[in-house]
Amino acid sequence: MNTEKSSEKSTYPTKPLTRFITDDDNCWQLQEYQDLGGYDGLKHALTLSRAAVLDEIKASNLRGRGGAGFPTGLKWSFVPQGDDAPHPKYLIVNADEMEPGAFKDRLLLEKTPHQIIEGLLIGGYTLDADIGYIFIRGDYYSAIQHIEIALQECYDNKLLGKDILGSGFNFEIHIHTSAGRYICGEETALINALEGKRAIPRAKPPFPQVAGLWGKPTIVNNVETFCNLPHILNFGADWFKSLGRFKDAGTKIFGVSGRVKNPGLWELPMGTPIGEIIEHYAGGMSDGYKLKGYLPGGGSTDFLLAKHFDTPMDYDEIGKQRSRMGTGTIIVLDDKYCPVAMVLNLVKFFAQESCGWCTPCRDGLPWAAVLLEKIEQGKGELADIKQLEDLCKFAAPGNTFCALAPGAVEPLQSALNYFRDDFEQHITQKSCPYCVQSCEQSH
Ligand code: L3W
Repeated sequence: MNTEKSSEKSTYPTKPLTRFITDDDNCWQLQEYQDLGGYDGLKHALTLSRAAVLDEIKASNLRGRGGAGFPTGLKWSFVPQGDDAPHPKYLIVNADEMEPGAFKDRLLLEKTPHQIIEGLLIGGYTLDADIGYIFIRGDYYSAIQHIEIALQECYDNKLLGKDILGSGFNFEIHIHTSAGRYICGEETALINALEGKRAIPRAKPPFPQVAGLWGKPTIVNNVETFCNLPHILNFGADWFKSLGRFKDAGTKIFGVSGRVKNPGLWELPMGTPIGEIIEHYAGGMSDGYKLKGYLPGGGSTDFLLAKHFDTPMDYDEIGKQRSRMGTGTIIVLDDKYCPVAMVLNLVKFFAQESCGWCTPCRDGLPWAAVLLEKIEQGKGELADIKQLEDLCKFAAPGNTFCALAPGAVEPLQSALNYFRDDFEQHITQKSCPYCVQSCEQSH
């Protein structure tokens, strides 16, 4: 993590999510977290009514950080409240980070598990929920170890269990390690997996907020979304909104991978221009390489180009450029790497991760992989490009059961748009222009 040192301790921070991440190897533990003001947000929330906390979260304009950007306060407002509301109510942290190119949640899970637990506790109090689950990617071993210890520290210090901090609020948290399917990033597939069923998305409505885990009201939010809550409670919705440089509120953990000088993660204001992240924070392209394009928010977003560098990393602004901010983790494509090979790699991943429920995903993605492989090996025909375009339309939103297939074809459809010459050259010269030798030997 490339963090710039921040001098603030308890006054208004400009990098709230990473303010608990210090050079101290033990910064993930309870004492260190509390020394820096950890659990102050929860303590403040417990002095307010549940409705007042929800109003503050709504007023903050926090949007979901997992990729969809749905307003968090609005989502929470759908959970039934009052004496007649069904119980138990559940909160789930989606920590099953498997989006290609995304590694932002891992940082928060490993380095600041108490921040996630505090966010979960604030959510539990606000929604009068009973049980929280941290649904975590199974191969995040060190994060799992830290969270297990952090949870025990909370039970030992009256931060979890009965009568939390003497407030009368009861809440328990369990950790569930995922069996390893990308589809579990989709909230209803995740809920099915947690219930011990096959991880296939459910039809919506009903949305989980009303009928989720075991049919009870359930909120699923991303790790980073939960991490914002202690700070919103501590410093207020107006402060949170003031952090953004464009329309969206708060900060975001942005990342860059690929052939740049300084790949990594940075907490920056929402609305930071794409070019600033790639050129300034990631240090620009490595010597000898030029930027060809980039996926702005992980492997399921549409390519953008250098001409889009002025676009703010803001959900709606990236949408206007016909891509998505997604997870905010940028994957850079350089001029020496074959775009067909890159898209093939992504499509193969998504095809393997399809749950198989609907036809565009189950049959469309593997067929797209076959066609791309054929082209990449210099065996393609121009008609294959037309078929790939048709497959992208076949997997468009509205034609599929969930967002997996539409996301999977985003890099493909935009590569066909921006890098069409590369696809055609593979076909006309019957080999990959990026390979020194023939494709079959070198790929
Ligand atoms: C009530 C409505 N609630 C939407 C809620 C819904 C959910 C949230 C987002 O996919 C994206 C996907 C990936 N009434 C509602 C409503 N909600 N309409 O809002 O829902 P939705 O359907 O927009 O998105 P989704 O199906 O949850 C998530 C993208 O994220 N992504 C992938 C991330 C991968 C991971 C992972 O690996 N763990 O998170 C990256 O960009 O492509 O577009 O809570 O209930 N009318």
